[in-house]
Amino acid sequence: MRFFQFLTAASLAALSSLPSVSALLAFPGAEGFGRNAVGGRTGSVYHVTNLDDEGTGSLRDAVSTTNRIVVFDVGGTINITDRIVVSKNIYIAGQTAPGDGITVYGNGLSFSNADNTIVRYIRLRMGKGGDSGKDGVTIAEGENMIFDHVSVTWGRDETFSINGDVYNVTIQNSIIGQGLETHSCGGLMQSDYGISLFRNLYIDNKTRNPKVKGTNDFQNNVVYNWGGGGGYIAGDSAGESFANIINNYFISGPSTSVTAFTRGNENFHGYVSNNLYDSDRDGILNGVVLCVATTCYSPMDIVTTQYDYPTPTKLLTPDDALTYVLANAGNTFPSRDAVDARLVDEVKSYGKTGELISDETVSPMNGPGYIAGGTAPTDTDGDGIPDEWETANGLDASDASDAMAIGSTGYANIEVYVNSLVPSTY
Ligand SMILES: *[C@@H]1O[C@H](CO)[C@@H](O)[C@H](O)[C@H]1NC(C)=O
Ligand SMILES: *[C@@H]1O[C@H](CO)[C@@H](O)[C@H](O)[C@H]1NC(C)=O
Ligand SMILES: CC(=O)N[C@H]1CO[C@H](CO)[C@@H](O)[C@@H]1O
Repeated sequence: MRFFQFLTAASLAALSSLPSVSALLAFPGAEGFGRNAVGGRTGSVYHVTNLDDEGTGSLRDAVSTTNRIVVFDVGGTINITDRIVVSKNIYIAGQTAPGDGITVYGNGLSFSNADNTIVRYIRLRMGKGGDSGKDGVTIAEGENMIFDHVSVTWGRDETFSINGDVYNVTIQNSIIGQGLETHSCGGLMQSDYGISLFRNLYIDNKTRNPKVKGTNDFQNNVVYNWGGGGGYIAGDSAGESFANIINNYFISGPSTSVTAFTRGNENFHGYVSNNLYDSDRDGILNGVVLCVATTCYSPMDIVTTQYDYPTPTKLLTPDDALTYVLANAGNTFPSRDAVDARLVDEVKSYGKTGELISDETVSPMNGPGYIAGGTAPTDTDGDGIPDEWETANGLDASDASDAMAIGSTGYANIEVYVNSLVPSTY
């Protein structure tokens, strides 16, 4: 906002139609409660130059200081021992990594108080080497965060857990799967202040796929092979909830022994519409619409008006949501890794395959797999934008200062570059 002080009243009036930085979408295609996360827009570029656990050029160092756009000059697996704690105003642009992208393996990440963080196109795989009793991804406090095309697996407690005074978070186009036994949880989604879950795949978690409490918008998700603990858990304990549950697809798998919705109560106020459930495990996709009654949704207070939350720009049918999720959920750029490919194949068996696991290093998963490193494109001025793109887009490939300059769209030039690498529509 600083630059406004140099403007006259007349030029300010002319500018007033421009969106303010904070009203911009986090990136084109950002949706839901977390859609306005600012990321590192007013900060600086940080290059991850190695796969080290710590030190200069590491991911841990990159996210240790606020207001950074984090780009990757390397691809591969970053093995971590301690948990990574992410600072405020960080944009982790996993889509910039060469090779097969980035997998973070070995322990989890905390986004507690990581306000205004944007995380895209990265795999966050905890595993049994991680801290006992900890989540794959945790958010216990904070506001305005968005996770897009993120693959999260192998939490020792929850896999992706939001629980506390957390405001305005979106998880979209992502995979949350294979919480490790014995807890084996997809995760809590508990906040009174707004969580959007759009077009995600919840898979192979015994329970909490997710467990929802508070203010929640659950649209166009696919939930596969939950175990006896439950699929969508509607509140469970005391406390008021106000949730939309719209156009999702639930599919039973080999581990599934209870119905899609469980543990609701009268304090859970749910607007439910057009959710399909394929419960017969016959290898054929043939879901039927769940009846709008507590017999299909467990004892909840079914309301007749949709809660006015920031909706997806395009609501898909449950069938189209399934098609989209199978093709696009998780880190799909440049391509899925073996772990996600296996999970998606399980869904495509429509009931025949899938398992809950307690150790990701043994069969059938055999660890996080090999992630090729690749070579980063030439970036002469080291500003995070490759020469080729700078030249093609009227920037100066030998002037590092143009990366963080705000362009006519309101985004920093480097944001325009990193967002151009991946689709913005669906
Ligand atoms: C991380 O660990 C995996 C095995 O679990 C190994 O294949 C990979 O090479 C390691 N990555 C680095 C950068 O050491
Ligand atoms: C959350 O988003 C809403 C608008 O969707 C906004 O009114 C509110 O101030 C936000 N809360 C925080 C803590 O950012
Ligand atoms: C491998 C494993 O632990 N599978 C479990 C999946 O969940 C069902 C229902 O809770 C259990 O019966 C299985 O043992």
